[in-house]
Amino acid sequence: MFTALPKLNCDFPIASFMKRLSMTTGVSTASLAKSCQGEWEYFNGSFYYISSIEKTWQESRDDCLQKGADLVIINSKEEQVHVCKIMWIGLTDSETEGTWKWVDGTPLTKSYWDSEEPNGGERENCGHTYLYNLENSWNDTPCDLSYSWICEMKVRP
Ligand SMILES: [Ca+2]
Ligand SMILES: [Ca+2]
Ligand SMILES: [Ca+2]
Repeated sequence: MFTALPKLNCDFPIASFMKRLSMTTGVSTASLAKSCQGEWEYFNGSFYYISSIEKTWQESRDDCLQKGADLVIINSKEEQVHVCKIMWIGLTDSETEGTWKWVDGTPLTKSYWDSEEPNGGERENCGHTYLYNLENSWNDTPCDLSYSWICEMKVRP
């Protein structure tokens, strides 16, 4: 994923890349450098971190928050088709059954549910991507199951 894009890698002389990125995003190179710790990848205004282990939705979210990020919020088709593995995303209807919200509190407007989803009622209150590489890939599932997750750190204002 994101293979056509420059990959952040702390062993690589990234200073010039960071400087360029800082100029286009308006984010200081110091903030950008903080993201350069492991497996963050840059795509279209955000950094993404994909976990190699599996946790519950809340534990996954906590991990993202600790990293100064949050679970991914999918704002565009471009972003959706890049999230093409089974992973928790920042979507839940825990607060009000049937009212799906992103982790930043914004309501779900454009959605990419798989056909028949969401179907879990009160048993399934967390969203994840489910089918590999299909545009409509979301499923609602119980929040206490364990999956990989994807964090997003927005850098473009
Ligand atoms: Ca996003
Ligand atoms: Ca639900
Ligand atoms: Ca479901």
